[in-house]
Amino acid sequence: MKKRVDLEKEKLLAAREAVKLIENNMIVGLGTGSTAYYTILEIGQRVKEGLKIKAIATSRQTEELAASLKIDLIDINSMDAIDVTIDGADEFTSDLLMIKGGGGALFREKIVLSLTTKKIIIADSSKKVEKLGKFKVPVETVPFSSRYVLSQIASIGGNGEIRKKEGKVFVTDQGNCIVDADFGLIHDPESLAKNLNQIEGVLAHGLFIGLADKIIMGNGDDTAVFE
Ligand code: ABF
Repeated sequence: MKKRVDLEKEKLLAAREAVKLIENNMIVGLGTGSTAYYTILEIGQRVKEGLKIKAIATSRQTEELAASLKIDLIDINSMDAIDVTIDGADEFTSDLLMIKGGGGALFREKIVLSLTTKKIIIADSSKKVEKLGKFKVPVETVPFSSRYVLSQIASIGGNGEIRKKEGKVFVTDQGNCIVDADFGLIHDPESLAKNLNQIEGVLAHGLFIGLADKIIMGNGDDTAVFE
């Protein structure tokens, strides 16, 4: 198990690699989480040095950070496509399957990535897995349907729990709650994703399939790329 300081260095290395893909006049999706944080700091520095971009944030937390760095934020409904998005992940495989949403921003992250031409994921080496599932699958649900969604998740083999933070039910930027669902190792992510999509009341789930063009992983003093 690598030391925390080594993983932080890997996050920074991956972030620095990813930011090289951002050019003047691009529309850029800004991710959420501690790895994406390094990207936003780097972009803020480049904006200070004259980079001209417009950005879309994947969470209120990211919005506040970007605004503090004078990064020009625009409304996602004011354009049809995003040039580059750089975001983190909780787990990923070498064939670019991911679990995302540990930070609670999965819905906006999924929409932003779905609108993005070049989808770049950055992560430290602790996120790489052979098979998804050690990390529970976050499932965002409208509060009215949370108990129903829990029962439907149980009916497809998952053990769900409503996410809490500091003893209170965690509330997403959309005002919803999150069920963290343990399905064990996931042998067929595509079919599990389809089953989750069919549950009424599920706004989004954390299985991200076909939503990465390139994953840049910090790897010791270097980086490794999966594409
Ligand atoms: C975000 O990155 C989320 O999807 C995911 O939960 C998070 C990973 O956070 P960190 O980079 O702090 O490990 O995009």
